[in-house]
Amino acid sequence: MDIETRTQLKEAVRRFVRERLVPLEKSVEEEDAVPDEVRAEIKRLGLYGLTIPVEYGGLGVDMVTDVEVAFELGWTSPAFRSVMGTNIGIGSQGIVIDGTPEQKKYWLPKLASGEIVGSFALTEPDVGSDAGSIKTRAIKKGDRYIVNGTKRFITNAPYAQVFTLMARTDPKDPGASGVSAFIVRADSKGLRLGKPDAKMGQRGTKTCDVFFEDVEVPAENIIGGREGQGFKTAMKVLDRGRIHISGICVGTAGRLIRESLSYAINRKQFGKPIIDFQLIQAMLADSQTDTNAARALVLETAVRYDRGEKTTLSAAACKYFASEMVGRVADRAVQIHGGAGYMAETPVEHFYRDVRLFRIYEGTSQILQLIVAREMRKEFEN
Ligand code: COS
Repeated sequence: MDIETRTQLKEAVRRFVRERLVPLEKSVEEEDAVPDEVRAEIKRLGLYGLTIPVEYGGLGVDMVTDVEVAFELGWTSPAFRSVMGTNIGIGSQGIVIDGTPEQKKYWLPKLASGEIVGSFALTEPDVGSDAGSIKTRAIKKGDRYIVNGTKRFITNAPYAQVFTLMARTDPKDPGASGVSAFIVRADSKGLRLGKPDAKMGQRGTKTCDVFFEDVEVPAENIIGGREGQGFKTAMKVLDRGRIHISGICVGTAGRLIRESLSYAINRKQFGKPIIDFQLIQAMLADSQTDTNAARALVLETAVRYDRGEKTTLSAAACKYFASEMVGRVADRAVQIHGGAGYMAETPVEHFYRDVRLFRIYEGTSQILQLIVAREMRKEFEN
């Protein structure tokens, strides 16, 4: 993508977010749903295909552009990003990164156009951070696999037409190498959805359980065509996803600072705007400094990703820092707003709840710390 098209894309997303989506935040919060017309507009803007290669009908942006767009998307409620979040991330990247040419040709154009929604089914009732211990089984029978198991907290499952499913194909191997990734149609016989989860925040995003009862999946739907590669595919998808989420955190921090600044300038106490008080200034300055640091880290990691460097350590460090950072910024934003910040009328109230999830999904902060330390040790020992 040339510089001019890239600038136009970022400008278009920026305008769409600030002029169209921000005014809808309150209704999304109240209705717990993104309006259908917004989904259609996101489709028309081409955002479902943001990261899918041009040859498959997407915009094919590089990681740097991806995070720059994320800086814009993060400015508003996470529910809007979630509409196409799985198509541009965990719901398509398994196929983009490791799919066979046939799998890419069949599925990616549909995901890129938004004709279908893709979802990523890794987590289970007993499997969270220990992603290699998956219990869902896929047992080969002739030219198909028979899948049984339950997936939990699956983002966009109620909208999905296709799942990237992680399941154990080798029952004798209890670890990561016994896991394979599959492309599974949502209308497969035996596949059933649970009721939508009630969550602390991120209202308007939909997650639920997905049950597999003797679901038949054609053997050709194994991603990459080989058994035992599914865990690695999932890890590669997450390495990329973590950089994107970090970009979203930076965008949201920017919005929280803007809300805090505006409040601090307009709110008067002791006869003057509260921004005149140095303790308020200190909170604003800390939030801006935190955000600048995260922004620089995210961009640097994205550049490394685009250069083809291994970014397992830096993606983990990036999401660890950016998600913790936006947690601090949201906390200060509520503090600056005082009592008003605790009330549902002010956006900072829902952002405070929304950003809590960034420290958990696509790898908890503790798992990310562990990955950083492990990679450091590996580098030292090699
Ligand atoms: N990219 C490519 N391959 C990777 C990889 C990565 N980022 N990380 C691990 N692998 C490979 C390893 O190289 C290893 O391959 P070999 O067996 O050929 O050596 C294999 O995958 C198993 O790796 P490892 O032994 O490190 O697996 P662990 O079970 O120790 O993995 C962590 C541990 C914690 C890193 C992993 O389970 C994880 O990331 N958990 C968090 C899951 C998560 O983010 N869930 C969120 C829900 S999804 S929205």
